[in-house]
Amino acid sequence: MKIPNVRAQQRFHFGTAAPIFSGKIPTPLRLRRTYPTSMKSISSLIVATLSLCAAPTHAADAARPNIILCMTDDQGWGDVSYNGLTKIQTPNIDAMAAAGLRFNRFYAQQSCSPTRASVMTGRHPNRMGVFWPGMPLRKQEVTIGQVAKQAGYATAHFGKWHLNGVPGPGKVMPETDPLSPRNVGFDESFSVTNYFETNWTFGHNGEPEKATGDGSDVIVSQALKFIGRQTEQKKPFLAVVWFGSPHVPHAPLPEDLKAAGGSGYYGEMIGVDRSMGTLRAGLRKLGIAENTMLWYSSDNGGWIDPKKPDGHGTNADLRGRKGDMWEGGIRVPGLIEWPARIRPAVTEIPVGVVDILPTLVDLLQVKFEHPVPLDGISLLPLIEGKMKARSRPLGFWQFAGDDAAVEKKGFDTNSGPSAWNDNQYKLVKTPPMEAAPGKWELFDLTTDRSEKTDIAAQHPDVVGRMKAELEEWQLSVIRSYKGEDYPEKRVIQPPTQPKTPTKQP
Ligand SMILES: [Ca+2]
Repeated sequence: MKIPNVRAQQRFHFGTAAPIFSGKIPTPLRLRRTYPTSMKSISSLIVATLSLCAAPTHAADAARPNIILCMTDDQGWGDVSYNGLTKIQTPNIDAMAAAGLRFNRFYAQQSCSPTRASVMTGRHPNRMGVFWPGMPLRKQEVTIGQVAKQAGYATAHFGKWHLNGVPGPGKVMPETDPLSPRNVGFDESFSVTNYFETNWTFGHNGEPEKATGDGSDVIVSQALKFIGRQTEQKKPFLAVVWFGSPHVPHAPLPEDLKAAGGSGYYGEMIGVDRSMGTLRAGLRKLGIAENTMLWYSSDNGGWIDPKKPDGHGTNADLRGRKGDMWEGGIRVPGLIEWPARIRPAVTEIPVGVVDILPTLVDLLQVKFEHPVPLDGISLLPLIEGKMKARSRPLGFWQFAGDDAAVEKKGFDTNSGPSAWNDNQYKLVKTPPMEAAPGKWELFDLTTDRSEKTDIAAQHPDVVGRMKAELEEWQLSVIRSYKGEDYPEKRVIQPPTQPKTPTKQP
């Protein structure tokens, strides 16, 4: 597959071709997409733009779903009982999995802030310099909050943010912070900069508010208040609910710690599972569960410590851990429950956090003005049962540095390990990077998800094709990093950029 040069393409908008849905959605709301004739061969490309056009007129139409994005912090692929966990049970997440669309190949990025940047933008985090946990989003990016607001949705963020360049324990973000949720597309926030535990002080629209109890329970309770208000006003909403659990430090409620056999990590997972049950029950009580699109995923693979098997989760039989390009670093539990549109199903089609924004753009018919490359695709065809395979691979790439490191060492296709996942194969480039061109390994994920057998030598043609695709994608990412996507053709970085990356956790 060839990655097109976005800059050479003519602008196009979502909103002028064949409907994706049939039957239930009124004609004015049908989703339409078109591509210029010359782009047929690259019809999988999705392009977003930076200046949002006029809002659609169907702001509060009941045919459009409410959207809730739930995400845990450092939960491993094996840390749900539907994926084989036995140390504790996760009955509420399992119920969601049984009722919705379960992705066996759902991909985050390898760590915290990078994944959050991808959720917000539909783009790989290196495009905006969010290389590492604690690094800030760029103000020039369009966020999923802005997309939803453009479509007339009420928007809110709850819990961990980690996109304003502030490391360390979660702190209240003042309204003056240009990268706080309220300043990048969210009407309301009950949020902190990073992780939080029990009995924490959150920032409620910038004002400190002490909350007692388990942090997961607290943010879901706050989210339900917001959801209840929007339901009363008959306004569709986007609620982003980002848990601080089961990330370190571990401080579950005493009863959850006991129920988890003394494991703080799994005690926090019990709190997450309970709060997901509260959320699902709350939606049903409000009568809006049917047309609410509820997403659930983790933000990276489990940290994993072989010396403490109950200490930092499990990635089951997946190789590696948080921070790695191996499946254990990036493949996480992933679900969408949406009773109005989704019948229970399990899929092996690879999808990821980069797909969330393109899916919402497609769903909400949001139009943009200035094209930028997106790394995700709309999942509506998959939801409708029309997608048999992913149309373009997922790229992964970890650069362990910041802007100063880029200045010093440069930033090119050899800057850090990378991976290219298509429907069958995964090409991984591992260190050493600078001294050599890196080591290329190829795995067939359909038969070897544990990445045990490198088959690069047996498939030089596949390696050659995927290597070319990966490097072309990386060059596109580098152009984005330099600011070439933006109307200003340069980066206007807010003064919150940390001098050095924070420690990985
Ligand atoms: Ca994390």
